[in-house]
Amino acid sequence: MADNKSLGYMLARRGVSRRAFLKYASYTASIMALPSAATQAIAQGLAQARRQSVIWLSFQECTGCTESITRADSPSLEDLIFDFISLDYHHTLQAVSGDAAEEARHAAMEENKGKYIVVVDGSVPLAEDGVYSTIAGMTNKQMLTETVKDAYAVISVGTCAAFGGIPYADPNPTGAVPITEALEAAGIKVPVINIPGCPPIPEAMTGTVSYVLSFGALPDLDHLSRPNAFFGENIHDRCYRRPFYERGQFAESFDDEGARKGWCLYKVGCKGPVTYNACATLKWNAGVSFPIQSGHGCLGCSEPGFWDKGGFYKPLSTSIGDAGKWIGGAAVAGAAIGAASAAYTRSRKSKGIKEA
Ligand code: FSX
Repeated sequence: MADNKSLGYMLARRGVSRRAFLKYASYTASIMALPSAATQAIAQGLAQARRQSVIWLSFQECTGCTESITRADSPSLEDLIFDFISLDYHHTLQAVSGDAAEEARHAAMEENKGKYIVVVDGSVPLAEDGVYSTIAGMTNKQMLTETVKDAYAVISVGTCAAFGGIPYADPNPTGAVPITEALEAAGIKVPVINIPGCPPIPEAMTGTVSYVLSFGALPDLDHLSRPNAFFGENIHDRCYRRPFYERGQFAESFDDEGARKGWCLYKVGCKGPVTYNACATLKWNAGVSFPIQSGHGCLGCSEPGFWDKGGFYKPLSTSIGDAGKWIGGAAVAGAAIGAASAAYTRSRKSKGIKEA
């Protein structure tokens, strides 16, 4: 029987039925690519979990990541789960401000030493001692290092936090770095999960937090510290337009017959073959659509350095310079369509990354 401080108890009091709870557990197991037997373990883990203290820090970013997570299908159990997480500090969503907000952050750190999770969005400016972004009289670096020192784990949400994102793009006037680099510069060792995307898919964020809550452990991560459940496959391999690619049917421009017929967007610059994310399967806005379904190629926003790699409207195979950047410098001269994807897949395999 769940105790009266457990998530299960509180959800039951909110009128969430066991059936709805199991449905959520089953959904989480499926999006995390776990066997169906994991449903019970997730349900049990979540039911017994106490409210997880979460401190959310926002640095150099556009607030799209917070916008994304608030666009979770509403009302949903995911929303409720987040209601019952103790979101003790969040620059954008918190009602308090000034000293009261900082006191709340310190109290959460003190009361949950070693157990709280720090979610960070945005990159950290290191140039000029970090003066380009300050909150509560502290540089972002000071706030980050102070906050994570007793954390259980850090979840870097969004490409800015995971890989530097737009602030990191050339010429990077603020000396922006990803969270891992800022922590390394400060000599701090703490487990980091990266959930890139500009912005990230809401379910990738809620699913990852649910996993940590259920199992008290980090999910399986790839070489870029991304959960394999959401970033283990490239968009191209799961894209519903893939059959057109196989048949050589391509849109050559955004208003030609191929575009109107919904053919493959590879030749108008789609970066699906080199972008590892779950947009083609989870989609957006409660599964309504995703960029490719709406007629625009993937920009590769969840990959490191996506902005500087560029070539958003040039096909990978014909824009050799851009393709080289996208696939990590592999030789692509004379590559046929599809070689970019194959080379990138080979490079991942050589690093021991599992393919679907
Ligand atoms: Fe960056 Fe997020 Fe793009 Fe914006 O917080 S990943 S610019 S959606 O807001 O950090």
